[in-house]
Amino acid sequence: MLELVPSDERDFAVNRQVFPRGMLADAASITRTDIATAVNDLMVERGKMPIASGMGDCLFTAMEIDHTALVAPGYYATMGFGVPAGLGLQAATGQRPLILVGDGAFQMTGWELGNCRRYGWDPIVLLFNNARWEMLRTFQPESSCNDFGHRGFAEMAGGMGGDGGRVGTRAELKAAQDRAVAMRGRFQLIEVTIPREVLSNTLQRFVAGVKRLSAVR
Ligand SMILES: Cc1ncc(C[n+]2csc(CCOP(=O)(O)OP(=O)(O)O)c2C)c(N)n1
Ligand SMILES: [Mg+2]
Repeated sequence: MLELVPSDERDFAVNRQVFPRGMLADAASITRTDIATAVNDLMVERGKMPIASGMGDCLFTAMEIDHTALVAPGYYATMGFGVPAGLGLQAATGQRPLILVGDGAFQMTGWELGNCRRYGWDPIVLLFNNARWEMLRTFQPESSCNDFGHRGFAEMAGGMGGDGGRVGTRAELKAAQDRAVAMRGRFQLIEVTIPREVLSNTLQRFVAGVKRLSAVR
């Protein structure tokens, strides 16, 4: 294969990705990069955790998290994968997983968390709540059906046998993450309120790229 590549194109630089670290635990609202940064900090402090991510901007946010075992749907498919995949991770490996899931996807399969109690699984769930299907809205902003409001997921955790809390600032995120790590034996749901219009860097690039291609056609 290499022989087919012109000789002046055989050398190329691969820049090592720099992952964000050191989230400021202040009163600022939470961006998706803040969540990735908080997870990177957590894994430096407490060791790596395997991650299951759903489909949505949480998957693009996972691209800003340092390398660790990651299960996720490929391409643009299979919303609803994150929570059940996280349970499968813990069942198969015995390791405590971190689950990244959007509020739209959580409405599909979040209820599977109710199975944790009987099996003793205790994933930490970071629920990205922007009260909308952001990935649909970015490509079709004129459709107001993509906004569905807040549904109080944090309060639903108790009924399913876990603990839930809602966070809206970086200080609250850091405190909730530390609490979740310290609590074993019950799933920990951290509902992260993200202001609308806050996209991950990767999704912003993706949307800009798709729009550029569509304009060319
Ligand atoms: C089964 C399935 N249905 C629909 C889609 C299309 N889809 C991709 S992302 C998305 C919205 C996801 O919403 P949410 O989980 O809230 O994440 P956000 O985009 O807001 O980050 C939809 C509807 C899909 N990928 N899979
Ligand atoms: Mg959403």
